[in-house]
This record gives sequence, C-alpha cells and structure tokens, in this order.
Amino acid sequence: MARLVVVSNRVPLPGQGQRAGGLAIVLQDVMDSVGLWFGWSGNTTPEGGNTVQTVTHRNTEYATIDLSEDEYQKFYIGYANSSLWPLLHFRQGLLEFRREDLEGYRAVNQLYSKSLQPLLQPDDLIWVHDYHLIPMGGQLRRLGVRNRVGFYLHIPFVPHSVFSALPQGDRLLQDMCEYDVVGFQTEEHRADFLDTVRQTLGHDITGDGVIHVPGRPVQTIVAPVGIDGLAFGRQAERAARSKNNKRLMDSLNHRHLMIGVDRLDYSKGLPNRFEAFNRLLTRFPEHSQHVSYLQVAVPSREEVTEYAQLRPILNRMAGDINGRHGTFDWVPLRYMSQGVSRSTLAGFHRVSRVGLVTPLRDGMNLVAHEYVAAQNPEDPGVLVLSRFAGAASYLQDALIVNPNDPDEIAEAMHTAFTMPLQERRLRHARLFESVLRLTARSYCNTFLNALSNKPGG
Ligand code: GDG
Repeated sequence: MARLVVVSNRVPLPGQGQRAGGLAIVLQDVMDSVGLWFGWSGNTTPEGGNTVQTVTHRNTEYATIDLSEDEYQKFYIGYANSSLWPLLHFRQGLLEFRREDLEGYRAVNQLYSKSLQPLLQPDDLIWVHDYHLIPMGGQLRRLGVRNRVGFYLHIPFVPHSVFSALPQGDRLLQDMCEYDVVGFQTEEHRADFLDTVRQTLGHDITGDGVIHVPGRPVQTIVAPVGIDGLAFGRQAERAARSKNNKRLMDSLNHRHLMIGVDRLDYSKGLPNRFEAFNRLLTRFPEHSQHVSYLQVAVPSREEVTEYAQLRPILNRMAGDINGRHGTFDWVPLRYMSQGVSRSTLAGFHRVSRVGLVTPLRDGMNLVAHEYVAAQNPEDPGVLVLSRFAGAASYLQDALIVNPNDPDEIAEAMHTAFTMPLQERRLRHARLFESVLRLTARSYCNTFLNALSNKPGG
C-alpha cells in the first residue's frame, strides 16, 4: 500500500497536547493511516527553516521545520491570515494585501517543498492541507516530484466576483490547478471554485467536475470532514459523570444551559450571538433566571489586528449583558476566553439544552457535529446552526438561522428552549444519523480513493 504523506501548516507533535482547531481534530482520528506528517513546528528561530527535525511515534514519522520571525509574519500573519482567510470567508473589507507578504508566502511554501522533497518515496500519496500551502503542488512538480499530489481546502471558496478582489488571484488558481485532486467541504464551495476557474483561466470543465488543464486533468471532489461520532458520544457520556460536570450542574441550580464553543475568530459570528442572547432575554423575558449561556472562546491568531480587536468587543458585550440582565444570584452569560479539555467540552455539550453554532461563514464547523454526537438520545438538546456553515448542507434538522440577524437567532433560541421532547428526539435522531455518516474515516477514504485514482473515489 502506498504511504500517505500529510502536509499541513502546523504539525501537532505527539505529547504537545491538544489545541483548538478543526484540521488536527479530523486527522487525529485517522492517524494510523498517516506515514509521514510534514509541516511547521510552531517555533520561530533566528535561522528559520534550515533543518528538518523528525520524530517517530506509533508508525507515524513527524517531520518539522522552524520558521524565522520574518517568514512567520509575512506567510502566516500576513498573506495567509490577513489576505486569504478574510477573502475566503467573504470579508473583502478586511482583506489586507502587501506584495511582500505574497512573496513571503510563496517563499515559505518553497521552503516546505524543498524540505519535503528529499523525504519522499516514489509511491507516496501526498495530501496537502489548507489555504496556507496552495502553491506547494506546483512547486513540488517543478522540483521533479512525480507522485500523485492532492489538495484539500478546509475553508469556504467564494464566488468569482468576490475572488476577483484578490490581487494576483489568477496565480493562486493556477496553483490549485497543479494538483491531481482538489477537495472541498460542500458542493457550493466546489461550484464557486469551478466557476471562478472557468471565468479566470478559461479552462474547460466537464460535468464530473474535471478541469481540463492542457495536458492533464484535475479532479475536483466534495469530501466533507467529520468526527468519530460514536467515540465522541461515549466520551461525553463518561464526562457527564465527571467532577467538572458535577460542578457545572451544581452551579446551574436547575437552569437550562446553552453552549457555544469556538476559536475567537471574527468568522464565528460571536458579537451577533451575544446580541441575540441579549434580545432573547429582552423579548422573551420568561427565560430570565431560567437559562444560562456558556461561551468558550479560545484566543487564536492574536497578532492579526482584527482578532485582537474582537476580544475587547466581546468583553464589553458580556459585561453589558450581565450588568443589564443579571441578578445577585444569576449570571446569564458565562464567558471564558481560555481553552477547556476536549473531554470536559464533550461533557458540557451533553448537558446543554441548546448548542449554538452561528458562524458568518465556515468551511464545515465540527462543533456542530460534536454537539449532536454528545447528546443523550433520550433527552437531547437542540442545535441552532448558521445556514452559512458548511455543516448546514449536511445537518438540515438543526434550527437553521441567518447569523446576520440577531433577532432570528434569538427566536431560534426561544424555539429551542421550548421545543417538546418528542420533536427534540426526532430531530436529534436524524442529525445523529448524518453525523455518523460523515466520519473522519469516510472523509479520508473519499479523498484518498480519488487521489489514488480508484473508481468510485
Ligand atoms: C477549520 C475550518 C472546518 C474549540 N475550542 C476548544 C476546542 N475546540 C475544538 C472544537 C473543534 C475544533 O476545535 C474547531 O473546529 P471547527 O471545525 O469548528 O473550526 P476551525 O478551527 O475554524 O477549523 C472549519 C475545520 O477546519 C475542519 O475542516 O470545519 O470550517 O474553519 O473540534 O471542539 N478544543 C479544546 N478546547 C477548547 O477550548 N480541546
């Protein structure tokens, strides 16, 4: 069997503990199939990426390079997270572009490619992940790599009219067309990509999603990410009996809990969600004193201006909501900007009557899957889900909302808190079926079948 080589911006080294972030969560469930995982160590050093460090753990070899501070700033903070991330989340107004960042991005990709190339074996299947590393496919080819190379985009793709705001965007599209297979979370993302390629590069595209780049086909596929729902459910059941859960339940004093778990990222729509909670308590005062909302928001990418600016906004809103609605024995909004362990989160999901997943845009959003998987099927909670999360294409029995309208979210919160048990069970049963269909394993199989050119892939 061919060895699988995974390339991602950050490599979660064994023993480093878990960080919030979807890509690592998905791949952790299929680690037994990964032969080599290559990427950045997460360290910046004065000499940058001159040496590759390797460590082997349970049949997987982890190979990492460091970056210099200058490389990190231009590549990661600059182009990847100040140009591509906002643009591909439809936030053209937040897009910052500097040519030196673009050149830094390409240079770091070249560094990755040159460092990876000597580690490759002729039969390896190479799977490159996410927007940080788009140029790698073409760069590896130019270094003489003849292996099958695939690329997967974890975040949305945008319509042509939005994409065209990106200076030199045509180069990026050409880079994406250097891969053998390009994968997306939803049909909509793939369709927007194909339309953008057609309009920008003029390639022929056939109904099976193949782009006919002169001389070579590029297969595009939809391969939605997922989690091991059964395992997460078991973890939640165990965690619900833990000391932390007992403390949480005691503190709730028989009130219903509503939960949100997100990286602190402007794409997750947190200010609108806080405002929606404010409106719930104002417009539906019957919930006053009877519900508590717990928001876990782990800080992320704090060196990017927009991320740093979000934190004080949420702090202020949380203070306003608690000042306005709270009483001496009830804090309506519990807002934590620190991480919580995965098993503790699982237990918290299980006892929450409402799960809030209301990003303004999201490739998929695994928290939606986790919330559903954690529920007790006999007495399940209700998922409130943004129509602009990729997850909404697959979890249609959630209460689907437009995340731009705090009133609509507030109404969905009210519906969720007052939903009869029978309807909760029915919706949960259907949602859980979908969660079980979309596993991390099925995601990998779909992608790797296409990459190894197997029929049905
Ligand atoms: C990208 C795309 C796509 C969150 N807080 C804590 C914590 N988390 C975990 C969640 C979940 C993961 O992090 C976040 O995954 P998401 O999918 O929700 O979002 P992104 O990080 O933006 O991921 C996204 C994903 O890639 C995969 O393709 O779904 O659309 O943006 O698992 O539970 N985990 C722990 N403590 C926390 O405080 N342990």
